[in-house]
Amino acid sequence: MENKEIARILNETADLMEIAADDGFRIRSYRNGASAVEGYPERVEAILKDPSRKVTDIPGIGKGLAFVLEELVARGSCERRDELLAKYPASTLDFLKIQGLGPKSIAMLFEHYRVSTIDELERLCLDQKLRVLPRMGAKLEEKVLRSITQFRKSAGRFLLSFADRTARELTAYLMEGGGIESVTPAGSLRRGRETAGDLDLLVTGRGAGEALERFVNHPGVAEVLGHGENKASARFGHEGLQVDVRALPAGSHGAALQYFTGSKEHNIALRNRAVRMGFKLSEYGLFRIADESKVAGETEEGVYEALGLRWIPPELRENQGEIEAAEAGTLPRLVELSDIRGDVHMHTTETDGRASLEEMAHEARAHGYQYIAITDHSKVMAMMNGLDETRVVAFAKRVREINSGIAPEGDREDLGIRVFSGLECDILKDGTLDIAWDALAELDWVIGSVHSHMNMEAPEMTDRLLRALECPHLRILGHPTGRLLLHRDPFPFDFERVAAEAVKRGVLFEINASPERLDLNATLARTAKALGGKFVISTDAHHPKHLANMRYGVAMARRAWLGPEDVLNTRTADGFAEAIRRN
Ligand code: DGT
Ligand code: CA
Ligand code: CA
Ligand code: ZN
Repeated sequence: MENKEIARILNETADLMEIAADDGFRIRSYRNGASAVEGYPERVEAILKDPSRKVTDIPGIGKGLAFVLEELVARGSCERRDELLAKYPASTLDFLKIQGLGPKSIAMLFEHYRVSTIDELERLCLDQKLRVLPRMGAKLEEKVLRSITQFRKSAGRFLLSFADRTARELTAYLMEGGGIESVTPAGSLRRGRETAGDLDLLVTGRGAGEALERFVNHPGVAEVLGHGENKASARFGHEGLQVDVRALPAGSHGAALQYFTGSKEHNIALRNRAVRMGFKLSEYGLFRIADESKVAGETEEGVYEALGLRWIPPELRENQGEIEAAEAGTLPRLVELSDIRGDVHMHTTETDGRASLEEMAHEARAHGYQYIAITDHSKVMAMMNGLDETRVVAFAKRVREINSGIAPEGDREDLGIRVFSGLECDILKDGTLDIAWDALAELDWVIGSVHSHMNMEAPEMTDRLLRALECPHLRILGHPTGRLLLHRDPFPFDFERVAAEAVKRGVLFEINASPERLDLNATLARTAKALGGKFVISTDAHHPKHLANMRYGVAMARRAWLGPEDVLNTRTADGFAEAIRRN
């Protein structure tokens, strides 16, 4: 179990305890434990399993919590959580995911209305019954209704990063069984979609049949949903992600890969094309209708070729013009992870990051990058110790010294990588930037991001962003729509208008590669490109290990049809410096 997941369950348990009005001291110990675990550099599970170590050595973890952690890692829950889940309706955990409803409001709703399902909660809002309760109002009813819609849309979906990690883990496990040629993720994961409904794994090789058996016996399998000759399905892990594993017969690997990669819309269009050409396309191959002879199926390339098409990268297979482009030979050369030469959005211990500039630089070098930009938060983020003007200016000076080889005091080590001095500057409610322009002028790279007052109406948000674009030092809009996948919708604004203005002013668009954000999404990035926009793909890393999230941002860029020329951090350090220089 990852630390993050442990922290999530601890916080969830604390929420349940708050609904039950448990002792405040005990609730706080769970919450403190959650942040201690989440920020801990080592895997807590590994410490628990090592008899020579003690989890109580982690600051914030006492004896009581140590016992809870053991339970969590062993079985995904703990005693108090089980008690509370038995006491309250089954959908209580869902209620906690509804924005605007904290544990106290939920307790009040239980007490006054005995609601037990999300549908009942929706009814209460529609009947305007929340507003009569203390500290609730019409605005909250609206917010809860919006959040219910969002909840239903995201229920049962998982982040791309989670699906990807699970796929890697299962692939390694299945390969160990022997006799396996390949395990390939298909479906939405192969297409790089930001969330996955379930995981589709295709297994080839003479041991493929046994691999199904091996899969359902994996210790992480929570529930076997089906197990036949060619396919096994199961719910996996505490999170309950459904995994479909298919054993493919030799000779039709390509057709099966094509079919199970989807999307459904792409497949339907492709099948219709096949029929028009006198073929029948299925997961078993491409067959001539006239004599049922097999035309293709061994490789994906062969299937597309027989249909008169270039091979189409999976990320484009959404029936959004890719088949026409493949026919005309105009598919773009998409950006690849290996094109990326620098990561230009990251935080350090100066604000809410977990590592120093040097540690981040070191990790970036390990990724083979030529440059990084350090972009800590600005002063309005007081809880995170955001930079004020004085610190911004001092930081810019320090970076100039680093780059010129005069190492700052106490540090004589050459970083071996070019550093750009940056800032993730908050775009305040009125659209002004959080830092004075003359201080911003000292920096190489200013990201403007919205982190607060996100529930404005669209016209106000549009004005706010347009005003931010007036600052001549702003170089890029960071995570431009503010979405948090499965949690928070993008804030509404007139994207085309803001994008057009950004293009006019030479302001770039971020594709934020953080798995919870992936913002811009593919559709908006494609729109921005059509308007002449340029991009940067960056990780917003708060820890060295987050630099590895770059590939999810690249997947998003590929889904937006972007090539390396559209993405400025594919350039050399000099090229990037040139591109971001203000004229
Ligand atoms: P997901 O799981 O919701 O994230 O999305 P997918 O695309 O992975 O969908 P899934 O797992 O239901 O199916 C995997 C692929 O199998 C899908 O992308 C295309 C193919 N497929 C499934 N059902 C159909 C169908 O009814 N018709 C066609 N043509 N293809 C299908
Ligand atoms: Ca799927
Ligand atoms: Ca599936
Ligand atoms: Zn950031």
